[in-house]
Order: sequence, then structure tokens, then C-alpha cells
Amino acid sequence: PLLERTRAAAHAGDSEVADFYAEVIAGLTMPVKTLPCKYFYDERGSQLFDEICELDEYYPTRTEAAIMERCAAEMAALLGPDCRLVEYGSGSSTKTRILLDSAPHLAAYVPVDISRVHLQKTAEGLRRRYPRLEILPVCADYTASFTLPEPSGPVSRTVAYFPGSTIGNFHPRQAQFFLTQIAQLCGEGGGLLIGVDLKKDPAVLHAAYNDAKGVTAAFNLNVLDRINQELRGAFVLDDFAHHAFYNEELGRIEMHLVSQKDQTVAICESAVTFAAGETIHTECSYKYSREEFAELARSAGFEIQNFWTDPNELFSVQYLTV
Ligand code: AVJ
Repeated sequence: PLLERTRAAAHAGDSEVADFYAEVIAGLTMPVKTLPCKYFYDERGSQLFDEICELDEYYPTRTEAAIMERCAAEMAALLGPDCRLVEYGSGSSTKTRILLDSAPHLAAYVPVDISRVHLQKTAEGLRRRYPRLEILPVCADYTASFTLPEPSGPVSRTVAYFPGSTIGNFHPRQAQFFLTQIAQLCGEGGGLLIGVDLKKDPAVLHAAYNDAKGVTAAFNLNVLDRINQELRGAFVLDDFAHHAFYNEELGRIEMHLVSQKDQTVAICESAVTFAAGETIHTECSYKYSREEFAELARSAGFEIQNFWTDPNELFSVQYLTV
């Protein structure tokens, strides 16, 4: 049975399945059922996310890339020579390349990612494209503390890069804590270049998370399929529906999976009961006004140095210093 396998895996030092199982059961036995959004990103989920990024309705990816294209030289100048650039979650190497193309004098580029496979691929691709750049990958959960590798040459400052508005997945308290950790890692004279999605017309937000082709729905439902595959779950995907809406009071998009009937679903040796209409909360995506994010940054020990946005003020890239 799975539990024996997971125990064996945990014993072998690979506790991934055991952690997944523990978090799924913990989340689904809470009064308001939840699942951590990090589990969206298995191979299929990552593929679906890439598809989301291409959708007409999903403005963040292309808007952020356009800001990077337009302002990369200015950003690179702020990093300055001999900067150690640390990317949190090295998934989106497209935006990184825009930055690296403009920043030829880095001390090193340090991609940090929890997925060893992802990390190796990113590092290989970048080594081919930037043969003179020192690339020092770190396999770690970037929300925990990790040790920064030392480049072979001098380091003037350490700057973190956190694109994609992934900060929006954190509750404000967690975001504050996480930014504080980044400030500590970078230290005095260090900085953070971060992509932050902005508050806007709720209709635009609604469309971005309820696309006409149903890709976001498939992305949301995929987490149940992943539980079926990896944890011997028995979810029937047709018995759950994608539901995403903008919670104006809390300033966040919420994604849920709504049970379409009363049902009990087995997951390995556990069973979870759902009432018709009951939801699993699968993701929060917080949106910030310029002022709100400045306040959050200040509370974490940062000061806003630069704020770049697009003509419609949909998205922002911001440079914060310690
Ligand atoms: C990767 C967290 C920025 O919140 O917009 C896209 C994930 N969820 N569509 C976001 C996501 C649904 C995305 N982030």
C-alpha cells in the first residue's frame, strides 16, 4: 500500500510523496477544505500553466515581459557590476533572459528551485546561452532558509529576482515574513526586483481566471488528477467544477473546486466527505495597489527605489533596497 511506499520513500530520504499525502489530508480535513497551490505544478500542471500564459485573457505574463523588455537596461544598471543575482523559483527563464541580456557583468546568477530536474534544465540552457556567466544553481525550497553559494570573483551586492507575481500566492502576513527573509539574505546594500500584479477592474481579473477555453479550469482540476495518480485518490473530475472569483474585500482572486454532489472520496487509506456545493480552496492570488505594496515592503525592511508599469497599469515590476 501507499503508506508503506511512502514510509519506505521517507526512509530512503525521499519524503516528497509522504509530504504531499500529509498536506493533502491536513488540508482536506480542515473546516474550510484547502489544498496548497504549489501542488498545481506537476508536469501536466506546468504545461497547463504555460498555456494559461499564452491566453488572450491572461494579461500578467505578457505585460510583465513587455515591462522587462522596455526597462531591462535601467534595471541592469541598478544591479551594477559584480552583482550576485538570486532568482527565486527559476521556472520562468524567459523573463530572466531579458534581464541577463542587459546585465553582462554579473558576479553570478543563482537560480533557486525545489525541482532538481527544472533547475538542471534551466542551468544547462543558460550555460549554453551565457558561456561567460557563472551559474550556481541551488536546489532548495526558497521559502525556507538556504545557503548562498560564493562566486569565484568579487561580489558588490546581492539582488533577489522574484518575477511572475508569485508573491500574490502568499497571504499578506506570509508575504511580509517572506520578504523579511529576502531582506536578511541580501543584507545591507542588497535589493529585490519583484513582479507584482496590480489592483484593477474586477471584470479584467475575472476574465483572466475564467478563460473561454477552460484552460484555467483544467489547471485547477489537474490537482485532483495528481492526487489520483500519486496518492491513489479516487476523485471523479466531472464531479467537481472550477470556480474563480475576485474577493474585493480581501483584494484577491480565489480559486475553488466545487463538489457537484454529496460524495465521499477515498485517498489511499483515508476518506473525505463533501456536501454538494462544498468547495476546496485551491489558490489565492492577491492583487496590490502601488501604495499597499509599498507599505508591505516597508514593513519587511525594504524601501521602494523604482516602480515600472505598463500603459494600462495592469502589472508592475519594482526594485526594493534593504
Ligand atoms: C503563477 C501565481 C502568478 O496567480 O496568476 C494562473 C497562477 N492561477 N491562473 C496567478 C495562476 C490561475 C498565477 N501565479
